[in-house]
Order: sequence, then C-alpha cells, then structure tokens
Amino acid sequence: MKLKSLVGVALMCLTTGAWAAEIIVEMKNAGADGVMVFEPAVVKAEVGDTVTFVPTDMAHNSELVPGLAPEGATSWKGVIGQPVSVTLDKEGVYVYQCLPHVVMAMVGVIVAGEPTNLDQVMADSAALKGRFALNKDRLDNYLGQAK
Ligand SMILES: [Cu+2]
Repeated sequence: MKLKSLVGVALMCLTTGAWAAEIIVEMKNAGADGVMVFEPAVVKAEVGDTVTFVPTDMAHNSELVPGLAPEGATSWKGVIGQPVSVTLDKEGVYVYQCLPHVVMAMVGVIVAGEPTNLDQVMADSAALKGRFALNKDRLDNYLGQAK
C-alpha cells in the first residue's frame, strides 16, 4: 500500500509537474473510533490531491453528502465494495458517508487547504446527524478536528 501511494505520487509529479499527493482512506468494519469507520476519518489535504477510498472490509462505500462540500466541488459516489477516488478541486471541508451505515455514523471529513466553509457545513449537517442512531457525536468530533 505504501509503495503504491509513493509510486502514485511520483507519477503525478511526472505528469503534472506539480506536487500532488494521493491519500488512502480505508473503509473498515472496526477501527480506533469504533465500528463502521473510515480511517483516517479526518484528512487534511491540499487542493489537487487525490483521495482514494479502499475496501479493506467489504459492504462499504464512500459518497459525498450533497450540500456538505465547497461550492462547485466535484462529487463522488462509490459502488459498495469497490475503491473510488476523488481529486479535490475546491478549497474547503467535505463530508462524506457510507450509505449502508449512515445510521451508525459511518462518515468522514476531508479538508482541502483551509476549512473556509466549516461554519456553513456545521450549520447544514443537522439533517445528516439526525440520521445517526449510534455514534451521534462522531461527526461533531471530526468537524472539531477540521479547524
Ligand atoms: Cu459502511
């Protein structure tokens, strides 16, 4: 995995001439934050970086939560059990979810550059949090780390 990401970074540098990182987020049944988690759950990246979600455990996906992202940002919606990648094209905070496990608060946060829209995302996340039956404070904890 490590070697693969290093190769990915090297290839991107060759093709774009700019430094762009590839960041791996695992989709897991259990991790440091409990059951049904993305790891790392809070990613600090730069605009132009690529985040790839890998199915370490099956039965998960990653998809952007509509409205909880920078204005005009590219969206993504992964297929369950398959990897999916997104290149971060706008600065700010992105909140994504695993559709089958929203009720268990299987969510994650990406910050590209500065968290310019953090207040807006916090204000608009009430509907998402209302769907959590377990781990109700997880998203607030993650957003608290986004500053
Ligand atoms: Cu899941």
